[in-house]
Parts: sequence; C-alpha cells; structure tokens
Amino acid sequence: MAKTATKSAKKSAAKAAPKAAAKTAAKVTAKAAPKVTAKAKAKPAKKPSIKLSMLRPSVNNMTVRVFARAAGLDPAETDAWGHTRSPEFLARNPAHLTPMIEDKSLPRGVLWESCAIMQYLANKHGLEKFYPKAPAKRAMIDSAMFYLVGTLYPYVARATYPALGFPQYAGEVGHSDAHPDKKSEAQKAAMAAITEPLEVFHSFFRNGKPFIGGNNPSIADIRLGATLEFLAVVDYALPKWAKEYMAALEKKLGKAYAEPAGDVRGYIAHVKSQARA
Ligand SMILES: N[C@@H](CCC(=O)N[C@@H](CS)C(=O)NCC(=O)O)C(=O)O
Repeated sequence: MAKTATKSAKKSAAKAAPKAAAKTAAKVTAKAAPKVTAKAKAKPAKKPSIKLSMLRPSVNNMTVRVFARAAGLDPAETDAWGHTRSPEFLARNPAHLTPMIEDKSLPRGVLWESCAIMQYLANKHGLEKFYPKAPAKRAMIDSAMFYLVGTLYPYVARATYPALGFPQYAGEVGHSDAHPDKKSEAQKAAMAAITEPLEVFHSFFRNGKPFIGGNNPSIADIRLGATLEFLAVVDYALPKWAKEYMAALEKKLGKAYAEPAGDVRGYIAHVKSQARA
C-alpha cells in the first residue's frame, strides 16, 4: 500500500479495525497499601515503550506490531489511517509510510521501513533472540529480509492489492492507465511467480529447521509470516510446509502474533464478504 488508500478501502478498514481497549488505572489507597519491605520496593524493570504509527490492515505494519509485542516492547500505537499525507505527518515522514516509530535518539526522530525498525529495536534493546549478533547468522537474516522486500513482496503486492482495494506500488501496471486486461494479466503472472521465491525461503533459508532463525522465530520469520497472511485474499493455495510454518510461528509467538494478525484477517474477511455481496 504505497499510496493513500482509496476512500472505500479507508471506510472498510475503519469498520474492520477493532477499537483500542480503554485503559483502566488501578487505584490503591494509602490506607489499603501494605507495609513496604526492602524486597517489595525493588520494582520490576520497566519495559521500554515505543511510539508506533500504524495501519491495522497492512502486513508491513503487522510485522512491527508482532515484533514489538513478542519482544515485550509495549508499543503505544497510533492508527494513522487517513493521516499519512497530512502536513503534520509529511513534515516528519516525507515518504508517508507506515509503520513508523518515533524515537528521540534517532537523528531525524523517526524511522520507517518495517525491517529497519525491527533491526534498530533489536540492536537497541539487545534482542539477540530475534536478531543474532554473530555476523554470519545475522547475514542470513538480513539476506532473507532483503530478498523478501525486494523480490517476494512486490509479487505479493501485485497479486493481492487489487483484491484488497489498496493502490499499487509506483511503477506497477495496476497503478497505470493500462487496459484492465493488462492489469489482470500482471496480477495473474504475479500469482504464478510467487512459487519460486516461496520455495527459496523453505529450501534455502529454513534448510530443514523450523524457522529461518533456527529453532526460534527471527525478525525474518515475522516478516515472512506476516507477508503470507495477505495471500488469503486471493485464495492462494499455500504449500503444506507454508501452512505448517505459519501455524508454528503463531503457536510460538502466541497473542503477540494472533492479535495483529486478527486485524489483517478481519480486513481480508471484510473485503471478501464485500466482493461476494
Ligand atoms: N517496505 C515498506 C512498505 C511500507 C508501506 O507500503 N506502507 C504503506 C502501508 S502497507 C503505507 O503506509 N501507505 C500509506 C501512504 O503511502 O500514504 C515496509 O516494509 O515498511
């Protein structure tokens, strides 16, 4: 979704997006408070909170939302739907892209691109479990993510964005004045082209292991799992290994995965029901 979403897609997403749960503050009266012992005084380490601007139906956004939850980073999320081209947003982020985090220690105060955000946060908070420090292991994670963003994702976007009601990436035939037959041809060709890079993730990057990261999901696995979610909108027949891989990822990450995935799945169910009506 590189461009502003269409009006109908905006409406659909607003409907599909669940409202943020209201936060309730616990009140403890001085009278009721127990006597504080030296042991009780030691507060648990506060989880770092990150400010994240996001769009709920997007898998680029789902990626960072899953990662932040899985890493215990307590994301304070702002729904940017309909605001990415506002003067305020553009002043901070001229690329108008989400996910975007705000962090005073960054030279320009903000950072976009899902993979760069995960790499930065993993580096900053020492989250080696998701992004190994050893150069050779890290290189494989980086290679998988760059391959995804550079090769697999453009095919996924071309194949699914028309059905999702999202505008195409710049340069796509779907974004041009080309005849609808040409657009449909490009969409079908992209569907067919997904097979090869998908198989590369399985045979090369996973190489017999449960995840690209080995026995535990890495940031590359989160990026891949989220990406594959979109294929449901075109009823893409995922190979058996991919279905099992996605289920294993969700099982390992639990609510951290299921909650943001629920927003994407809810949106897909919504657009599919609209298409049937
Ligand atoms: N490669 C980027 C893609 C980001 C992207 O396309 N973001 C879209 C949502 S999926 C967006 O924010 N579009 C709003 C706009 O362009 O105004 C990433 O992985 O973060």
